[in-house]
Amino acid sequence: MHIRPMGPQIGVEVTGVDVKTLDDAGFAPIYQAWLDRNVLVVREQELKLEDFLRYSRRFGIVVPHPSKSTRHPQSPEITLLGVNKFDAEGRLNQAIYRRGAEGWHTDGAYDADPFKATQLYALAIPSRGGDTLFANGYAAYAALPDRLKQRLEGRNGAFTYGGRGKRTALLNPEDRDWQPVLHPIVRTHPETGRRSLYYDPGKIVAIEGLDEAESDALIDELETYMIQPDGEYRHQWRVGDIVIWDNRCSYHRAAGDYPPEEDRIHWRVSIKGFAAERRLAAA
Ligand SMILES: O=C(O)CCC(=O)C(=O)O
Ligand SMILES: [Fe+2]
Repeated sequence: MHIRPMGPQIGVEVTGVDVKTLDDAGFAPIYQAWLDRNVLVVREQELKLEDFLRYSRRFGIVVPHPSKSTRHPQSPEITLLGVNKFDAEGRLNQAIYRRGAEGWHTDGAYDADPFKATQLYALAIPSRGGDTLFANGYAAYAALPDRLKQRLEGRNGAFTYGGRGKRTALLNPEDRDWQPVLHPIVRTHPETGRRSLYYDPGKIVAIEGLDEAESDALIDELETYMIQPDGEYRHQWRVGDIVIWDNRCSYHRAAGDYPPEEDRIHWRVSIKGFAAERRLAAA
């Protein structure tokens, strides 16, 4: 097995393994590399749906995504990316084509218990474009001026699925009325103990304890700290890649720029923490 860093601060690549046959001793350095580098790439895997689910469950509890229309018909814990891109009239469905491409985000901030991780397995990759971009949440926190660190200490943000822009196209109509949930904006990672800026400009609706104008201004200001020099890793996909990212300390977005007539298809799982981690995160 070979483990090597990819971006300057985040991103790590593992080659020379078959995740189907990994024992616990083989998995331990992979999990640690992921904690250290936020985004983990495992190359050249040949997986059936059950293999992908079984491997994903080593990271936590795999749960179905709230977007019901994009669930795998036989396996609700699997979300399909890039499937049914065109409607019956041949029009491109932008919500599917550009899923994850509207801006930098962290998955599941709308949930009281947000996804610990998201993992994708690449089945089809276009001839050009279609990368996924990642950025380091620890670096964003470290870059905040002391004035902002103090202002944010102990402060919660309120988050919903569609955020201030109310973007809910992938949800069924009956699932669109989302109640805001609160999360500390400065987040101590339950496993690494490091502090990060827990932030998502597309899902945050307000910062608690501030009037609307102050809250909106702070939301805009925080967005400018998310992406730090050297904090990025850009993933160029190959068929057979598994990529998992840590939603507790990173941001990502899809480039959303590939030729729409070509296939770009992934299986995707949403992973929550094991019960013990969830208790730590809530403490
Ligand atoms: O398709 C991608 O590159 C990432 C999309 C995304 O944001 C997600 O799956 O959470
Ligand atoms: Fe995402």
